[in-house]
Amino acid sequence: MSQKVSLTRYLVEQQRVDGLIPAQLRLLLEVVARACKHISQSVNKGALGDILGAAQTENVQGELQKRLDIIANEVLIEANEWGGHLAAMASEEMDSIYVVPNRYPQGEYLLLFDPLDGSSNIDVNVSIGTIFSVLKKPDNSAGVSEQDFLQAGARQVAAGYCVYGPQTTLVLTVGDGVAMFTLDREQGSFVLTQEHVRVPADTKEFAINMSNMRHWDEPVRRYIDECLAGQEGPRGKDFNMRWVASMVADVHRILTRGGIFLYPWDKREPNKPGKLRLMYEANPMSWLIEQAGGAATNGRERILDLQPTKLHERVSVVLGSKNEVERVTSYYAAL
Ligand code: P6P
Repeated sequence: MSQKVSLTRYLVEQQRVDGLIPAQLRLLLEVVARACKHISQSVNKGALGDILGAAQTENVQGELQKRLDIIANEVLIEANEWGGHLAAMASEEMDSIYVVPNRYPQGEYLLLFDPLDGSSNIDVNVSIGTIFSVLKKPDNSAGVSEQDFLQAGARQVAAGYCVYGPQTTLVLTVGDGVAMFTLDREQGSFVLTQEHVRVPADTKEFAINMSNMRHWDEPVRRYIDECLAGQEGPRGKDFNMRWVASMVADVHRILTRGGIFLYPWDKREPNKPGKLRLMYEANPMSWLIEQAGGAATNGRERILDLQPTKLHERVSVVLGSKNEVERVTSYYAAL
């Protein structure tokens, strides 16, 4: 039987290969993985753990928080604040950044996360996940502020997610491809189960919330109409549709077998560029997709090139199989 490679061993060996994982970053990634394991245990308890349901509070997005949203946020904060690898953290569930308390040493990394993405699925037992992104604090900044977080996604030094589904799987990139680690519950550790993940350039599967169709702008409407027209239409092939309403689950499927995911701008809230958040949803997912050979744009520009102006800003997202994303982007360019 081939020897199991643990997350720790993978990170150590990757550091030897390409020097992309200095000791402090390796510590950060191992701590995040341990926090995800803890969150997975809470998620798996479901109704047995008295953790389901709403928390009667709202997050910065004005969305009703689930109790597990808050639990997952606290797990990530408590796991990461004392290790000396971070200067500060930012979370979908917190209005402002969380600066590492003075009683702990400060590090050079900034950690951003959506602690439990897809939380509308928690109470109905559908896959959810934790999304994280790692930046380096700008050298020239004394102390740490929200401004330090406002870096383009191309400047991430690590990104990943942990999907809590039939398996608990951690998916990670540090800029040298994408690797997947499945939680071995008997050993209590993440084990390498796939590396050099590749997204096929073509696909027959799209993911979008079709109930918003009447609100989309023309390029998205044209693209989806052509998919729906199938073999008889301009695409000359039939398409399938999936929509889990949990970005982590939809992106995991795309990394595993290809596809295109769209959450575009729509006219329900015309002043909002999209529903998804740039810093801790779109950026980490876009880097993973690009590292696996896919593409990610906001319809017009590469998501990783976008310069953020606000910590919780939103963005339109089109990501996945390269040729499909480029087709959608060409329809925007033709406007
Ligand atoms: P809708 C979950 O709330 C989320 O942020 C993403 O994980 C998911 O892709 C999207 O929103 C689902 O949105 O409007 O279909 O419920």
